[in-house]
Amino acid sequence: MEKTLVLVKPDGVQRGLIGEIIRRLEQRGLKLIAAKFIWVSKELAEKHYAIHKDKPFYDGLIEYITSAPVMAMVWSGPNAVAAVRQTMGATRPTEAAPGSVRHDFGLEIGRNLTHASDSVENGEKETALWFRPEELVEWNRALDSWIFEQ
Ligand code: IDP
Ligand code: MG
Repeated sequence: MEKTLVLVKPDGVQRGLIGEIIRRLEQRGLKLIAAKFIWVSKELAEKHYAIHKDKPFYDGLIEYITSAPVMAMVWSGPNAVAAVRQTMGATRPTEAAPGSVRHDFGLEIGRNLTHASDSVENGEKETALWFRPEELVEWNRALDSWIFEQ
């Protein structure tokens, strides 16, 4: 089953949006398979955002993601990567679709509340970066066959 890493970033945590974001993902039918509440180290932040190292916003991004605790989670399901990106909305809140998290709660790109893996490959890579294999909980949900076609 496809996996995707979701972070409720420090602004989402500070604004009390962990529950709201989990609620939306649960409501969508996605399945939670790992979660932890952590203060991200500079080392992990730099690994996670290595692709943005040369961007002008990089230093601010590392400062932002390490400024307070985050809620890190892995969600699974068919098309989990695309579904979660859609639920979160476009990177820039003013371009995010109405009804998405970033539209409904955000204004600025540098305070856009969440992270979600952007490809199936990165869903796997980011899950492995943030969680040890034994932290992933594969479980049968009674409702699975009413939400997942296969
Ligand atoms: P994503 O989070 O939607 O995948 P990316 O382009 O991968 O967006 O950028 C990673 C994060 O970097 C964004 O979520 C946002 O927090 C931050 N970011 C991206 N572009 C800018 C910018 O122009 N200014 C400030 N922060 C930015
Ligand atoms: Mg990204």
